[in-house]
Amino acid sequence: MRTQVVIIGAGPSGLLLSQLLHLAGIASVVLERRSAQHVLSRIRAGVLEQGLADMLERAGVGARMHAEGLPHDGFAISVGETRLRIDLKALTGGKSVLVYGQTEITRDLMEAHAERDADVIYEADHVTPLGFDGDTPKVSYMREGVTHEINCDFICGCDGFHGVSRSSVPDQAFTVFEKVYPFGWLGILAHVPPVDHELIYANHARGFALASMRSHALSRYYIQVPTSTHTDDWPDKAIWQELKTRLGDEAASAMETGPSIEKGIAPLRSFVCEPLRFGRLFLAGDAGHIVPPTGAKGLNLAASDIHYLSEALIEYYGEKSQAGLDAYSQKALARIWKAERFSWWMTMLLHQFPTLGPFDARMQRAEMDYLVSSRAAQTALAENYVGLPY
Ligand code: FAS
Ligand code: PHB
Repeated sequence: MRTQVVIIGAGPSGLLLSQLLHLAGIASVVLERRSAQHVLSRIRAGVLEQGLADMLERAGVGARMHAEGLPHDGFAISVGETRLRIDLKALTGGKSVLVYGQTEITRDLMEAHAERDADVIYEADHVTPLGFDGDTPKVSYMREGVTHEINCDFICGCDGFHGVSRSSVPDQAFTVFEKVYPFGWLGILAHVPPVDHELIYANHARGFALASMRSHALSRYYIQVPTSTHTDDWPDKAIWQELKTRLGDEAASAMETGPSIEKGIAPLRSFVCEPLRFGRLFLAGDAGHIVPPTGAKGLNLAASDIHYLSEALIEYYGEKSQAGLDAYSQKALARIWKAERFSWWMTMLLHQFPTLGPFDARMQRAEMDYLVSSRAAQTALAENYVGLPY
């Protein structure tokens, strides 16, 4: 079998890239290790930058996002007893974010692929990128006991942090930068109305909490937990009580509780792989970088990678120019590092660090006091939250 681009991974990165290439007349095959149902069962991001919303529109999958997505002009942030609303619209000259779950984005992209009978192969085992250091790359995979090989021009590793693409590159060919945080996020989804019309990020003495949502009837909440925590340690009743404590009296009195329909723990890390290109293999999305979800940047960074990579491939096939492909890694990393900084800064501000001393606690306090007192500081936060330019 032969195609122009093999994409490894059918998460948002891989499916969005495949869709944009298709619209430009470029053929691709997507190889996904899990079933479509499993991919949809993972509850992840919830906040879209305008750049991602625009890309989904361009990809022809924006209709439900516009119909069901919730525009948010601001959010609340609290440290201890001090609470501040970040007025995104006023601070960024009219920009905002859209609340629309990653699961729904993936569902919309899957439907668009199914409608055109696209080459997305689910439950592909032992996917292996080969020959990408030369001019004749190929990818082998096994399905239902039969081994297949796909010859191609390029391989795009959109297979996430634990994927095969980055691990297929010799260690000496790349450098990783990593910071693992001493806690995780326990997240729940519940069919209850959100506690507020906007998100609330709280740094309470007992730990971080986030009140988010997926719709006016579906809420998404998180609490900071030690890395050793298991979901069994946190029955629903205990989670709701902890959320009421950490989010404060006003939220506690308004909070509607109910059974969780999903409960999971995500570790928090900052991670960057440099470079993102290895011959004819390109890394995009979580395959190349990870941010702590505090800044709502993970999915949005994947989007800007896909913007740069799709434009570069379209230029290559349309104009026979390598310029975009040669510039991809440096261009993507420039925006990645700025989002890494913002996500790290939000994480350091909003979490309890038992291992850090009283001076660091005072730094959090001073950071919050500066935010409250400075429009410039609030503007800096707001312009990063709505998304820096591509
Ligand atoms: P993904 O990991 O989504 O997709 C990669 C795909 O590749 C998967 O479907 C996987 O099955 C497949 N794959 C892996 N190995 C393969 C192989 N060998 N062969 C074939 N396929 C393979 N971001 C936020 O902004 N907010 C959040 O709240 C948030 N919460 C998160 C919680 C968790 C537990 C995780 C892991 C991430 C979270 N993120 C969050 C970040 C998340 O949204 C990612 O940024 C987003 O999923 C990135 O999309 P992809 O790059 O497509 O990677
Ligand atoms: C979510 O709704 O899942 C969400 C929102 C904002 C974040 C992280 C996660 O910063």
